[in-house]
Amino acid sequence: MLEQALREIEAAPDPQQLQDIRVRYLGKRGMVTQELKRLGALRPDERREAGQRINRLKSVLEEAIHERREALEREAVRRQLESESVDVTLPGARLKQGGLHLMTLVTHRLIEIFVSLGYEVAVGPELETDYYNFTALNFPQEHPARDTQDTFFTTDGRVMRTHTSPMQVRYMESHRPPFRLIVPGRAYRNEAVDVTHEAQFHQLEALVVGERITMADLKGAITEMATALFGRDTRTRLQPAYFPFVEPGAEFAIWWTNPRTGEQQWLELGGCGMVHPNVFRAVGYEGVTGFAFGFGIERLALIPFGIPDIRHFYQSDLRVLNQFRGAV
Ligand code: YSA
Repeated sequence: MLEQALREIEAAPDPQQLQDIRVRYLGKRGMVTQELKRLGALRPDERREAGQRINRLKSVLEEAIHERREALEREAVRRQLESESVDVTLPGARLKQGGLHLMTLVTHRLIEIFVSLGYEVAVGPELETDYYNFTALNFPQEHPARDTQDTFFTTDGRVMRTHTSPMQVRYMESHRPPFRLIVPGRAYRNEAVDVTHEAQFHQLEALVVGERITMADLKGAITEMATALFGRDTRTRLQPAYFPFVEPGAEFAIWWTNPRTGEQQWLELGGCGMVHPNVFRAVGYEGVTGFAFGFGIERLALIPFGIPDIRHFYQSDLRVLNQFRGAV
């Protein structure tokens, strides 16, 4: 019986079956217990010897069951740890890493440049009132920009701002000069979309107001920006132009050398000028002068990065966007 019981104990595959074996041998009606009960029928000399033998048998089995139980427990823990363990030598599943859009990179660079020149950064609403987008900026009632062909109007008469210039007025209403300000942000126009025009695009507006601010300061600010972007050899050009909110007004361009081809060209960026007295009047400023300029950020990115079509910026085509990771 001992041999047989030890074999069964050794082979017990789990704690439940080990318990069954224990009951079968050592339980109340177990084989060993039965043998002990039978001792009473033996002669006293036989009883002693048999009693000792059965008790030894009992303690050997108990010991074997105890050891087997511990072995099963160790095995269960080992299996659990194994199932939870990580093979650090396996190659990892590579996560796709995103990156900043070229427009974001260029905008961040522009902000960095102007902040280093002491400018503050502000943003404003994209859904504007006619007053801020046009009237306070000295647009006459009959100006063509107010036409629904150029501007998106909402049914309650508001407009999707057509430029970032309305923030000039909003900022001046709540601040006193002197100050230097830039406003990056989206603008919207009801355009026939083509390689250089989108219905939604970005502009960066600059406004500097104080005592004796002149056109020379304007030219200096544009030149500083151009130099920071494209290097020391850069030149800037102002050509007379009309914008209702400046007098005099100009369009400005940057002389740009393509580092890849060596080709040089004027990069027409946007409009600028000295803030019109009517705009200062609208915000209650007196005794100050100021300059402002505003330009398309896409325009600034298109030519230097050799992008042939403005629509590439907004088609979310990773083959295009991936080329400009960390490009600025
Ligand atoms: C002028 C004088 C100031 O004192 C201050 C700002 C300005 C700029 C004025 N607010 C303005 O919007 N002028 S603009 O109509 O000539 O546009 C400026 C620039 O925005 C353009 O040169 C172009 O680079 C960009 N732009 C305009 N419409 C666009 C566009 N970019 C992409 N898609 C369009 N549909």
